[in-house]
Amino acid sequence: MITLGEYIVKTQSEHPSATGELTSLLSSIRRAAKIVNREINRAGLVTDIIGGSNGSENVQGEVQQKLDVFANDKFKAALEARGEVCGIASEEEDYFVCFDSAKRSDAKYVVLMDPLDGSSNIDVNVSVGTIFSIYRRVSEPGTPVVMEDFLQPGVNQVAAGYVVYGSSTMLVYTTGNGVHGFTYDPSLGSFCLSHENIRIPEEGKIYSINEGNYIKFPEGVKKYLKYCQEQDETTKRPYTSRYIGSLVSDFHRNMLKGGIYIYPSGTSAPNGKLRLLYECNPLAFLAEQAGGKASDGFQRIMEIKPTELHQRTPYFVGSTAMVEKAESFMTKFSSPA
Ligand code: P6P
Repeated sequence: MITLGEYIVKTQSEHPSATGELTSLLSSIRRAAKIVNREINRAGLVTDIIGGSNGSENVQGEVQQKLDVFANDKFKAALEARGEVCGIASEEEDYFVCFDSAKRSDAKYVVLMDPLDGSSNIDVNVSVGTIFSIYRRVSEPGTPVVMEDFLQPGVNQVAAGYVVYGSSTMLVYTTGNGVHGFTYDPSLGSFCLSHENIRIPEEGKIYSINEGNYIKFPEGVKKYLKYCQEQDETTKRPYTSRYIGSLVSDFHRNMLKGGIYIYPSGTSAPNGKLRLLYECNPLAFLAEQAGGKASDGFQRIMEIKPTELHQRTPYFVGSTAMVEKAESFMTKFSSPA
């Protein structure tokens, strides 16, 4: 049994260039995840304090669940408490947040996060997740962070990961050397290595999409869904439809079993629903590190040059063969925006 902390130190020692700052940063994320995990597990018991909505809306116009705000505050505080992070951007923050540490020349990282994705599922006891993405700052060390520090393409990520608060709580991350999963053991209060070097199956038989939006889908998506539902012995179709409505949970299942998750553009959401910077890019980094693929239906997600902090993008992510098949239908039946 090896804990997350021990594993980070062990693998860091294999990279002499690593200075330990990323190690400390990942440890702060681990700490916040334990605190959020505890409150999620209590949500049903203390709805007046933790569960339900707090009545306010975030920049997306989405009603904020109390736990959204709680999670945002805990991750922000944990990241600010260590000296490696200059600032953060979050789904729950209208603008990026500059930390005092930005005035220190050795604070070299920025973190972008969705502190509690799928939080509307909490009241009905469906799993939710935290997603994080880590970059080196591009602005002058020792100065306040600027928007360019956050508007970097996904290929610049130095680390990314998620926490899935499900039947068990897992933290899954990559620093560019494979994807590794750790399961939380409440009796120890530690995340323990349970899934070393996760590889997403090249082919999968599961597709995840909200078919309630079918009428708004691009023609290429409609044709791909028809393909998934056809009878074909050789490719073991029809595939299985699985949609939890919680991105991290759908993504995590597909990572382990193979599959594709699609949130396409639609007439009411011309760029889809998911955010490029703190949902699509970190999961794309993980998918690619595990041998999978992530695109907007036409181009690699991690090569998109961001222009806005909360910009959205259509999203196709999962088993490489499935994503490429979906892209072939997108190319054949609809042109890029
Ligand atoms: P819809 C949750 O709000 C979320 O961002 C993802 O976790 C989830 O996959 C998606 O939205 C669900 O959206 O439109 O299908 O309800």
